[in-house]
Amino acid sequence: MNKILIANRGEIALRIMRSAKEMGIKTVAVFSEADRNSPHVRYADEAICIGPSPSNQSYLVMEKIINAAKTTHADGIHPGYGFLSENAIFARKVKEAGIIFIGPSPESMEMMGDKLSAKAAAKKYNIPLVPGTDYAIQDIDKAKIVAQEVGFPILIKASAGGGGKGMRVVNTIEDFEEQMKLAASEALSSFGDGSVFIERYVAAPRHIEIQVLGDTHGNIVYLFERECSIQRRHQKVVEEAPSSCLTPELRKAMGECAVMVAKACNYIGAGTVEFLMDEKMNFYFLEMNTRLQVEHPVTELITGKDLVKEQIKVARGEKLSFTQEDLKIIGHAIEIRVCAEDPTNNFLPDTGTLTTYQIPKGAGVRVDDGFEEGMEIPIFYDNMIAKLITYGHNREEAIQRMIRAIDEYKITGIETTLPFCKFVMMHENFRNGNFDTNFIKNYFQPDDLLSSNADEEIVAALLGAKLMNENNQSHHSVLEPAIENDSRWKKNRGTES
Ligand code: MV4
Repeated sequence: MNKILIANRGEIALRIMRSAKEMGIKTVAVFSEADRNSPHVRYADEAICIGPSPSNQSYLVMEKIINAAKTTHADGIHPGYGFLSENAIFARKVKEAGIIFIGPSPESMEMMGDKLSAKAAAKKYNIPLVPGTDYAIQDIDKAKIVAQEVGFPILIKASAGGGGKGMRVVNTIEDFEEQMKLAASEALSSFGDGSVFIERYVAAPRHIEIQVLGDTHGNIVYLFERECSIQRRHQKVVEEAPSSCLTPELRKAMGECAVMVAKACNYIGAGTVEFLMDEKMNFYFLEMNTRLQVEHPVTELITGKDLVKEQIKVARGEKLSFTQEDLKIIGHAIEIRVCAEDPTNNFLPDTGTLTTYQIPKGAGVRVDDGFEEGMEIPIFYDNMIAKLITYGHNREEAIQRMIRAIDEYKITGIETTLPFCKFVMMHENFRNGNFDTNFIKNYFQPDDLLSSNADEEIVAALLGAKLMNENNQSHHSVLEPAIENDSRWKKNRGTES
């Protein structure tokens, strides 16, 4: 492979080009009109404009991307994540054009893209599944019987869904019929496929995913887990590796299950097998993502492997250069997603110009970003502007380094999730590893950000006033009740010092 086209933008396009460059491979960027001056365009050896800003007129148009690859004589296409990365039709078209798709086969993508066929494949290999059905359910009366066997609360899921879309929790049999009809019609209108299935609802799970890598010679290895439980409305916020809740035995069992899921669909390249884990540490296969994931850097840092290079090597037909026994976890890595949204205002997406943009530096800090100071954040795409990743000898060092790096990160002009991520890093339950997918819902209120960041001065002023009151020996200060009842004061006690 001499030249690859990156069918993506932003941080991931840059990330992929860097590995290609280190391998002596030329790179081709594609860009929309909004991205004309983006770093990924300048970094590439060649760049081709593929149309107007909306992604359905540029980054999602298969023919434009394949034509750009033909024009530039690229012999491979890397899709990154999002956009066309899990589109089997695209993978097939790329192949038919005589270009290597850097990713799995269209058949693997199809099998794992449908949640029911993914479950059926996993079941054949005796992979643990959440109790429920592994077939589409249509008949309401039959579904009610199954629901009662499985036990309430149950979760209705759309087979064509994923990432939490088209899911409905049902607590009682009385609600079942209505919810099932709604779920099916929603699935049909959103995905063009009304198939739904049911599972027992695991109310407070952890989300743990296993990175796998397969070559074209039948070798598949696992590169351990990523803990992704800290998420908000199915958007991951913090990811780390390894998980603080796995034992070596569980890690091995989950890793081996993940490899079997990959084998079940003849997986080639980098993929991720998602599991839910309940309070009793039972794990269940959920779905497989057939792409390089946003959070792949934490795996790179603890394994010392460059996943993009491995993807390219596998796509060239090379055998994996290491075995399962060669892989070891060294240290601990944490990633936070820096998004252009306002955590004090219901995470409302924010747009504007990066008036100040200074990234943190120093030992154990990695920033994967796609913007520079002075640039405008386009409204057309995902609002993740950067990923901040820290590495340490152990979890505590990685966390302390993350707090230090967040404090060094200077962004003005737009609101970001940085203060929110600091809140997570400082939280007792994050620190002690005692959390599940409900962490943010359970512990976060916008007020929590006011004390640790922008309002430090206000807090200092209030504290000054309080001290003055105390000095005046006024035991009935008007400030006191307000302060004592203010969650901001209690929350951060002990964590700041
Ligand atoms: C579940 C579940 C509880 N019980 N399935 C959400 C995304 C999709 N990948 C599957 N998801 C879930 N499936 C059963 N039977 C809870 C979730 C879930 C979740 C999973 C992983 C990470 C975050 C989540 C947030 C809410 C719900």
